[in-house]
Order: sequence, then C-alpha cells, then structure tokens
Amino acid sequence: MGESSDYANLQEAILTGDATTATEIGDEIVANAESVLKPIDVAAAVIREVGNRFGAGELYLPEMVLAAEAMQAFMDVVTPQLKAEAGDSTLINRGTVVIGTVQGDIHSIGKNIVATMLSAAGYNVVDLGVNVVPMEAIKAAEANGASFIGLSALMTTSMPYQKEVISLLEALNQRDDFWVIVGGGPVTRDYAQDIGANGWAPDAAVAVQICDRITSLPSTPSANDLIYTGEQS
Ligand code: B12
Repeated sequence: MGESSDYANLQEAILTGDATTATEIGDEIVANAESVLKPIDVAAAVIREVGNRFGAGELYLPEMVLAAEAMQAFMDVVTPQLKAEAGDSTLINRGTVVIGTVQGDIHSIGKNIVATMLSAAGYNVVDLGVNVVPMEAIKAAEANGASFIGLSALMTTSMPYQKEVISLLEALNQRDDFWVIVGGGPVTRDYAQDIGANGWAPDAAVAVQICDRITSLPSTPSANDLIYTGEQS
C-alpha cells in the first residue's frame, strides 16, 4: 500500500470511527513508513476536523467518541515507534516533567503525544492522567522533584485551571520552584502569556524544543515574566 493511500484510508478510518482498520493501518505504517510523525499529524488533523463537525452540529457525540476510539487505537500502535524514532533516550536525564490534563477535562490524546515526545527526548515524565486538580499537580511536582509542570486543556471551560495552578503556586510562595508550560487546542500564546506561564507550544515537537531551551538557560530566572514559545528563534 502506498503512503498516500495509507493516509487516505487512515483519514477515512478515523472519520468513520473504524478502530480495527485504524489499527491495521497503524501496523502497516510502523512496518513500512520512514517516520510515524507525518501519519500522526494526518490523524490529528482528522480528529480536529471531527471536532469541528461536532461543534457545527454536523455529527453527534457518539460519532465523536467512535472517532476518538479509532484515533486512540491508531496511537496505541504507533506510540512505541514514535518513542523509538524520537530517540528513546533513557541515558540522558534532562529533568522531570509532571504532566496532566487539567481539572474538568478528560481529553488525553494530545497530552499523551507530548508526554511520549518529552520522554523520548530524555525527560523523566510523570503522567498524572486527566482531570487533574490544581493541588494534585503541585503536590506531584514537589514529590517528584520536577522542574516542569505541563498542563493540557482542550476546552475553554477547563483552561482557567491552568491559571489556577499558577495562582496556587504564587499563593504557596512556590512560583519560582517550577516552570509551568501549557498547551492544548484552545490555548494560545497570548493566553499563556496572560496567565503567566513560562512556556507554550502548539504541538509536541515544539513542546520538546521549549523545554530544551528552558533547561539550557544559564541560570534559573525568575519564573513569572518569561515565556518561551515555538514562535521565537
Ligand atoms: C477527541 C475528542 C474527544 C474525545 C477525547 C478522547 C481522549 N481520550 O482524549 C471524547 C469523545 C471522549 C471527547 C469528549 C468531550 N469533548 Co471533545 N474533542 C475531541 C476532539 C475532536 C479532538 C481532540 C484531540 O485529540 N486532538 C488531537 C490532538 C493531537 O491535538 P491536541 O489535543 O490539540 O494536542 C496537541 C497540541 O494542542 C499540543 N498540546 C496538547 N496538550 C499540551 C500540553 C502542553 C504542556 C503543551 C506544551 C502542548 C500541548 O500538543 C499536542 C500534540 O501535537 C476536539 C476537537 C479539537 N479541535 O480539539 C473535541 C473538543 C475539545 N471536545 C469538546 C467537547 C465539548 C467535549 C465534551 C464536553 C462533549 C460532551 N458533550 O460530552 C466531552 C468532554 C468531557 C470532559 N469533561 O472533558 C469541544 C470543546 C469545546 C470547548 N468548550 O472548548 C471540542 C473543541 C469539540 C467542539 N468543536 O465542540 N472529546
């Protein structure tokens, strides 16, 4: 099967919520494609399109659930390969990242990609899962000696919990203890800046870049007034 027909079939499998075919195509891609990065991008674009159609009332929740299951089935197959490709570096330790999807939000696909890429790039990643209440994120960061707290939010209604983590850190006098990086579909660079996050990335590859940039800083600057994003050189 050629690459582009694989992509067309992958798009179709996710759109129609066909997890079996999504798994088969994932297997095929892992066996034959040079890299899984592009197919993951293709799949991510399709699932966002599903979200747009859901938002526009063109399809219903059960269809979005099935599409998400097909996307997840595909990700399950390609994730080990993604890890291998990105380096799967267990020898370097670039520091610990505690990551989770914020309170009230159960979207995990993008957060999982970010966690996989960071871990492959040499970070020790502690994944707290989804629906993580602010204090839990802070406690876990403390307990694991983390340098970073990564917060994913996919809904406008859950984005305020990213801010809540930062506010809590401030109230606890712990703001300078961790770099807070944020992301997720509706989270913009401006929003990240507004809430006083240290880093924002539109995708997982850039998430690794910003963590690398921050860890390579000569000293730990005061946290609040800094923001590192994919848009800076
Ligand atoms: C898949 C999906 C689901 C799946 C989730 C499955 C799962 N295990 O994740 C299911 C079907 C369960 C679901 C449920 C719901 N969903 Co939904 N869902 C989506 C959908 C279609 C795709 C999300 C996704 O996986 N994208 C693909 C990944 C790869 O992209 P990503 O998440 O953006 O991540 C990338 C970057 O953002 C970045 N990134 C992500 N996190 C982080 C973190 C850090 C630190 C950094 C640096 C970067 C970063 O890197 C990632 C990789 O490149 C979106 C549509 C959309 N446009 O986002 C709607 C969407 C988010 N859902 C929506 C809604 C409304 C819901 C429900 C409330 C529906 C309902 N009525 O029950 C529930 C939510 C329940 C809850 N409490 O959370 C709305 C949110 C609207 C809003 N208010 O903002 C959306 C936008 C759809 C829409 N247009 O209406 N959903």
